[in-house]
Amino acid sequence: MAENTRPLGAQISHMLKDRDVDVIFGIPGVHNQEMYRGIEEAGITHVLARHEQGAGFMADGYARATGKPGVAYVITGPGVCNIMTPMGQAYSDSVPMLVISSCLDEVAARRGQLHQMKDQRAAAETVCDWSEEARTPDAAYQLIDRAFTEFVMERPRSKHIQVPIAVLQDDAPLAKPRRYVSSGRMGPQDDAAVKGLAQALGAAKRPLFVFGGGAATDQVSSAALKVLQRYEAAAFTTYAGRGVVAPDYPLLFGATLARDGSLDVIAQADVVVVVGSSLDEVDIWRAHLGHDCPLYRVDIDPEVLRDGQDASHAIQSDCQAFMDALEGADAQSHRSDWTASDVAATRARWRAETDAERPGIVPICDALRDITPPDTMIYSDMTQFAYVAKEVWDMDRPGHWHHPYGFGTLGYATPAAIGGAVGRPGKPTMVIIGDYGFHYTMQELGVAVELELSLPIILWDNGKLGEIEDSMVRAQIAPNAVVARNPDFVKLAEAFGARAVAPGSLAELQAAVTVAFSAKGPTLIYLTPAVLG
Ligand SMILES: Cc1ncc(C[n+]2csc(CCOP(=O)(O)OP(=O)(O)O)c2C)c(N)n1
Ligand SMILES: [Mg+2]
Repeated sequence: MAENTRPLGAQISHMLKDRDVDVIFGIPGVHNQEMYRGIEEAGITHVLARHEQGAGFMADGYARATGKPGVAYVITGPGVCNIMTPMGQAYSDSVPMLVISSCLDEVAARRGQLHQMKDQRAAAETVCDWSEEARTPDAAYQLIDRAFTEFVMERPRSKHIQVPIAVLQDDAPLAKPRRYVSSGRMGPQDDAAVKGLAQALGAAKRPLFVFGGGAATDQVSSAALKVLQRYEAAAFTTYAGRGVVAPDYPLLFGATLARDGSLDVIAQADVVVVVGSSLDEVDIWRAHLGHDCPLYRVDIDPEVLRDGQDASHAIQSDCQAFMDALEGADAQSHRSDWTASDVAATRARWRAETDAERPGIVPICDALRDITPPDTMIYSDMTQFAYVAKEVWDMDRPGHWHHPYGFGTLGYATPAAIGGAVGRPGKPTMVIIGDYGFHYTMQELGVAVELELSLPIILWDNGKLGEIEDSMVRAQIAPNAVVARNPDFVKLAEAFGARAVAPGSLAELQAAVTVAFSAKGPTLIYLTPAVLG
């Protein structure tokens, strides 16, 4: 065997390590075991999930926490099927995720093989950016490098590579060392557009910015503050853009685009700039943003710039490069007609609306926000608690709240937070999840115990599929199929080896969460509406 020659399955791990991959989430089987030959040797940590859905969400949570691609290894057939839901989530939320699986050597002429699917590659492609089969080592290496290059240079999304079992077993040369990939900070190609916008903002009476998840970095955040202050511009963020503008900025309307009243505010604007948001249904909960003025759209992805929001200016650029250019384009300060008192009054009215729609959650959010350390990363699930929190819980910094926005998958939060905690050792991470959603991935609690992650898991138990019951009532359907018999969640968590506590008051809740952040292992914090007394 020539030096540096190993079975391809092992070489792939070595190649990934060279591309800065430190952790792989996955589950082995006889089909993909060759991929497990080289993981430890390459110096990569493997996290064994309890279900491929968990592995996929962990990879997603890891990617959102670190900005690095999340990588998962799964088997042919059911392994790929089980991870398709997280792939769909990562696709819709622009998360860099690479799933590598085995596949059968021959499908058409041999039926009834273990883990066989009619067309696994095509199935995966329905929920990710692309899904390709590598039939040679060189093809595998090229596809991996293609994925890693696109993660940086394009809007990141999930991708799938499958390799036939026999090809994984065959000896292969070492992959070439990683190539240099520029940062992807592609600036606005024409200065004229930036200068034109600076002029328009300088002349505007009511300039307004909307920041989305594509703008959720510290660098964009600091440029954004200077630009907002210079023009006395008002700002919204999407849910994913929370924290791009810190809550002490007096003209911040918050993550409130879903409020009907936001239409009136946006209609008053005379220049609107949307930075790094696709303004999807899940961002604005209506078809049109509601502007009646020039709309400048800034995004790295031309697909976003082509959509139906009537942008007068479509500017393809990395958000940071654009905001830096805009900051540099003008130095004078301008007065606008927005007033801090109007913004505060509007926000107070919307907060009361949110509270009235799903009562009893706002005070708990406030109590939790008061005691979470500033650097806490929160992962939420599809629960009424999160729907309220997303609107009323202001974030001090960007990229610290993660939710299954686009695909809207129950069971996201627990495994995604595990991935996030693995990616940020020693830093605070917290889960917010509903009683029904918890069932989807509760077995991943075992992973958090095994890894001794100090993870508070706030389990909001309203004893039902609350959001669905409310929706049925609104649609005049007699509520049905909205109550599931719950286990004793405290005992359940303890059976996994986790800590568990059921606080009886807000003060006890605060104390329990504070302890949980430094406890050895996860703590299930069982919360019911009764906590309000
Ligand atoms: C995989 C998946 N299946 C079904 C749904 C539809 N769904 C959204 S919320 C919900 C109920 C969630 O109940 P729970 O977790 O208890 O949260 P609550 O609304 O009660 O706060 C359901 C079934 C979904 N979002 N994802
Ligand atoms: Mg519930």
